[in-house]
Amino acid sequence: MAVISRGFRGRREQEPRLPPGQYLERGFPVLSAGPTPRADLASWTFTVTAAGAELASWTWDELQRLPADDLVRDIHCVTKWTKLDTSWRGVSVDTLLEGLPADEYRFAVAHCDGGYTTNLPLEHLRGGQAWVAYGYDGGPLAPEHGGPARLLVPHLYFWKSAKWVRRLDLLHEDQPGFWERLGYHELGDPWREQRYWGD
Ligand SMILES: Nc1nc2c(c(=O)[nH]1)N[C@H]1C(S)=C(S)[C@@H](COP(=O)(O)O)O[C@H]1N2
Ligand SMILES: [Mo]
Repeated sequence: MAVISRGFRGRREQEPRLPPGQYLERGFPVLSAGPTPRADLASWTFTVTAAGAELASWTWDELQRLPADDLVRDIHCVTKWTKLDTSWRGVSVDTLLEGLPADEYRFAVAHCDGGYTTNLPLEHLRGGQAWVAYGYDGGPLAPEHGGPARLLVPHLYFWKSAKWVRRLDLLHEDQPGFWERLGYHELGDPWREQRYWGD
């Protein structure tokens, strides 16, 4: 017995990469609740609102000129696949909220082309935890994966990473999004296996 546990010790001392109940996926599944919208970049904008009132807005070109991060993260879907080491390029939500009165708000809802929404506590979008991502694997983000731009919140289940995101609405009160209204967890931390209400 001692020999076996010594043999496995090296692996056990590493950070675990697979949250409870997840399996490793090598492909990149597409999960969309509707058809893939096609955006016209000439008229595309990303807007931050507070309770619906505009605080700031960027055109596609303006977004490209903001400082961007390149990051490699594991992503975890509530349907139980985990994909390791996905590489992204995008603008952090911290950068987008700079100079805006975001401290006054505790929650946010992401709004997308096609009508999808998802809600998050604002503290989970700040502090280097979330991006508006437009690059994947060295190229532009493919439309089926949320291009031209999607929210990327890799530390939460992937339904929080809203594809085709166009607006982030800051709120005082939490407001459930598309899947959250249908019974998915309001936070969705894969390491605590928060899949559904009450998890
Ligand atoms: N706008 C929009 N964003 C969305 C979804 C969606 O249906 N519409 N599905 C969510 C879910 S459930 C998952 S798992 C991921 C899937 O992203 P992918 O298709 O790039 O794998 O997108 C999330 N973001
Ligand atoms: Mo999902």
